[in-house]
Amino acid sequence: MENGKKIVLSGIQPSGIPTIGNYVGALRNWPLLQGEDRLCYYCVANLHAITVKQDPDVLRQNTLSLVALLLACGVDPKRSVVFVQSDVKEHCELSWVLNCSTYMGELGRMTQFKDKSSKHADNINAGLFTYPVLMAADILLYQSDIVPVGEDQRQHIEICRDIAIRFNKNHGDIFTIPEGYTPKVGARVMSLQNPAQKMSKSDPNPNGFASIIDTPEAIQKKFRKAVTDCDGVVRYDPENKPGVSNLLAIYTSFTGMSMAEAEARFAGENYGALKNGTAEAVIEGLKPIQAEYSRLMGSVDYLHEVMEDGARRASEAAARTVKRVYAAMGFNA
Ligand code: ATP
Ligand code: LTN
Repeated sequence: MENGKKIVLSGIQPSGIPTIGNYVGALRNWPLLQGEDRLCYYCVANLHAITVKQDPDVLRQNTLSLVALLLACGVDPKRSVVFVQSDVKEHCELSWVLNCSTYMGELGRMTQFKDKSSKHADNINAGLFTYPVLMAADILLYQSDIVPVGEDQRQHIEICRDIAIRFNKNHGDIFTIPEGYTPKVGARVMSLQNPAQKMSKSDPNPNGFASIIDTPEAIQKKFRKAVTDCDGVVRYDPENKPGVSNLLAIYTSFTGMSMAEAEARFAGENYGALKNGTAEAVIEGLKPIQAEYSRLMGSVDYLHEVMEDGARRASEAAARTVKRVYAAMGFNA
C-alpha cells in the first residue's frame, strides 16, 4: 500500500517483440488494473533479458519499442509508473541481499530454469539460475500487493512470497507479501507450431508465434500453418486436441465469446475455417494497438521522457525500501 492505494507491479522482458500470448496473458490486463485505488508499476525487465545472449543494439531498440507497445495497449504513463529496470539501481542492490536469503534447492526446482537451460545449453549462466531472485526484488522493492502474470510465472510468484516471508521472519516486518493474479482466459497461449510448448517471443521459429505488430498477411500465414490434428472436428479438448484447442482459446480471447459459442460458430466447418476465423479475430483485435504503436514510434523523444519520468518515480519508492533493508542488515542506510 502507498497513500492508501494498492500497489500493482508487473514486468516484461525486451527479449523480442511481444506475442499475442504476452498480450492476452499479461499486457492487455495491465491497463485494466489502473484505477483510483491502485498505483501500478510496469517494468521493462532488461536485466532479466540478458540471462539469454542479446545484441546490445537490438536490446536498446526492443526496449524503446516495448515502452511504445505498453502505452499502445492502454497503459497511461501519467497514472502508472512505466520504467526500465536497469534505470533503477535498487533492483540490483536488493537482488543481492535477497540472493543471500534464497536456497539453491529452491531455485533448482524452477521449471523455467530447467526449460531455459535445455534451450540454451551453451550458456547456462548464474543469472539464469538466480533469475527468480531478481524478479522477487522487482516485486518487493515496491511493496507490491498484486502481481499480474501469465500461468508460466506462477512458480516465480510463489518463490517470491517464500523469500519475503522468510526475510520478514529473520529481519522484521519489511516486505508486503504479494499475491499473483492470472487472467481466466488466455493465461497460457501455446506455440502455433508445437502446442505442447507455450508461445514465446524468443522462439527461434517465427511460425510458432504471432507478434503484436505482425502484418495481417504474416498473421494469416502463420495461422494457416498452425499445427492441428487429423480428425477434422472443431472441439475444445486440450488433452487430446491441443492444437485445435489452442486456436479456439485464442479465438475466444480475441472475440470475448465463450468456448461453447466458439465451438458452435465452427461446428461442421473444417480447420481452414477455424484458422482463418482466428487469424481475422487477431488481426481485428490488434488493429487499434498497431496504429497507436506506429504513432508513438514516431515520437522517440516523448518515449524517452516517459522512461525518465518513470525511472525517477520508481527510484523514489525503491530507495525507501532499500534504506529499510540496509538498516535491517546492519549496513549504513
Ligand atoms: P521469453 O520468450 O524471452 O522467455 P516470454 O515471451 O516468455 O519471454 P516474458 O517477457 O517472460 O515473455 O513474460 C511477460 C509476461 O507474459 C509474463 O506475465 C508471462 O507470464 C506472460 N506470458 C508469456 N508467454 C505467455 C503465453 N504463452 N501465454 C500467456 N501469457 C504469457
Ligand atoms: N519474469 C517475468 C518478467 C518479469 C516480471 C517481473 C513479472 C520480470 N520482473 C516482476 C512480474 C513481476 C517473465 O514473465 N518471464
